[in-house]
Amino acid sequence: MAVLEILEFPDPRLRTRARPVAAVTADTRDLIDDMFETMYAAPGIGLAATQINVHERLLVIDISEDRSDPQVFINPEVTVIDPELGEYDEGCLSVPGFYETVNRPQRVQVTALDRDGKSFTRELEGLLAICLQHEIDHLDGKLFVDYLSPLKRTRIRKKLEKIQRQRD
Ligand code: QAP
Ligand code: CO
Repeated sequence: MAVLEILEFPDPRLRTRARPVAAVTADTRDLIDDMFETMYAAPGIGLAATQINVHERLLVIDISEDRSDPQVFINPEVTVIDPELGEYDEGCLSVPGFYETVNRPQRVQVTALDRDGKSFTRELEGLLAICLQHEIDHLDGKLFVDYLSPLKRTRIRKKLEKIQRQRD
């Protein structure tokens, strides 16, 4: 197992559209384990493969307080079941230190493969539904800052670029 490096905005690799996972193999499960380790170390509640520079449609989530509810979604497909939007103060491991309000549908249905490659369908609501949509956006090369005004997005980009320059 390993803690992997997380790409940070505005890294252009975060704009890559991920391809479907062709088959869920032992390598896929190793990658999933590394993604959980990376997410828990951060610490975060969700991580998409895109964020660790792996461009396959795979994401992990754990919104539990005690980190006891690891959830894996491979090749996820979302359908909105209730178009009512809810606001949530979102953050992102790829945009460290910034939280902004984003509106998204509160109830969705998801069909995906689990870590054994078995298909499942579930209805999600609340933070779990929000987090899943945020992570699927990553797989499509999209970030939560894309929902903000260009002014806010530019401010965040400049602040992060400065921090990255001082660090790297
Ligand atoms: C996505 O984000 C999410 O800025 C997951 O300094 C978050 O795990 C979806 C984190 C909120 C919906 C609502 C962020 C850690 C973690 C930071 C995360 C930071 C350290 C973010
Ligand atoms: Co994110």
